[in-house]
Amino acid sequence: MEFHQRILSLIEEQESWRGNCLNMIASENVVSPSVTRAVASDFGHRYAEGMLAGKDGEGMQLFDRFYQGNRFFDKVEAIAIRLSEELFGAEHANVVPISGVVANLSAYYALASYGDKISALTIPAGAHISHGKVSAAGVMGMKTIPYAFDNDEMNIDVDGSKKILLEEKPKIMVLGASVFLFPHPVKEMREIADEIEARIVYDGAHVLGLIAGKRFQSPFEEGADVVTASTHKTMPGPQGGVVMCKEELSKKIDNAAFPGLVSNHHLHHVAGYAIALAEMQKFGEDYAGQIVKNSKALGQAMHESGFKVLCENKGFTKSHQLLLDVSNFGGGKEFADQMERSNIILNKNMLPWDSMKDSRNPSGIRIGVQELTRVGMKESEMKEIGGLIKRVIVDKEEPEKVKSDVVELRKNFTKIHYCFD
Ligand code: DSN
Repeated sequence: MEFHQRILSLIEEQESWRGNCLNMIASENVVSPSVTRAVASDFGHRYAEGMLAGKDGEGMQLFDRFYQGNRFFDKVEAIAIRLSEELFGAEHANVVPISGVVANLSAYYALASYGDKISALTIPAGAHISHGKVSAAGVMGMKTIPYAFDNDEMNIDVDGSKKILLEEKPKIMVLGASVFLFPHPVKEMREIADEIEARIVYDGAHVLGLIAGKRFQSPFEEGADVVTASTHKTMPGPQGGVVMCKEELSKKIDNAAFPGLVSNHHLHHVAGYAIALAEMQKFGEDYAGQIVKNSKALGQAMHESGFKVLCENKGFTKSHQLLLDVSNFGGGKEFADQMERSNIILNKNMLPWDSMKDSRNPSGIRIGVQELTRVGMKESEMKEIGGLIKRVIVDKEEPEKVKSDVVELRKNFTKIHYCFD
């Protein structure tokens, strides 16, 4: 078979397979037909390098481009910026970053100098890699100062962290995470940041759709200086990034994004993101509300099935995520492999007490329910899914046998909800 035919056939196989799976990776989602249209549009192979150039009388962004041909894209990007500012209460938004890491790097580049200190969670406690030396913080030569973490609360220990922060005085304090069950103490950390003259960068990648739907904290209202995110986790846009900030930082942030870190941004992604923002403006509250109901319902079902779901005493979660300690079932790797054999897709994850050397087979499993919610599942399906997982892991039924029931359940949930199409 020719390579091009092979690729087309692999796309078919992927879509047919994942369309028959329960997709529960906490950082993924499905996009609406309108977003798919945007991503496959002519914008996907055009250039729009240029500067932001003030706003018109109606508050729409104007651009000073280096390339001709952008009369329609200028309007698209202006809408993406306008909706980002409105939905997240941002004084300024920039949609140039092509990923969450680039959004974080833009913030670091704008606010710190090579070699400065940055504070964040550790990766086992839930940090994204870009908060640490293996990724964006390391590219900036920054030393990461870890916060004290409360394993029972699954959150930052403010008092313990305060002592560390007053001593270390990082230039940037990163809040937000990739394991993100509960809102972070932004208000309390703001007070510390003011004392040490640090900037707060809130990485909202995982919870952006929940913030849009007003079902999570509002980071700017609570004191963040900058909010960064990817656009494709709970926010159901195409893969991409966004960085938002207080007006006083806008020039530095814009300059860091372009020409600092990106030459041409991905215009088709900006168009898709703008559509996803419009979807969240109209349907976001229902969508985010159902996500949180679903994650709590699945947590309860799995707890009743004998799994160690973290934070039972706190209702398991206030986000799209659940975290399970599966060390008594052989660890996260075996668990995730068995699930994949039954068409349930989730990922192994470190828990705060794991060490980095456990990363190949950590103690935990992370589950996200945002994609299942987007295809219309509710609390009763969460209960059913808890039962399917139990049959494989606790009852030790053959995963392939459970798979046929997974496929049967999935058949009734093929339409994408909370969108205009
Ligand atoms: N690695 C992703 C996650 O799963 O959280 C974030 O980029």
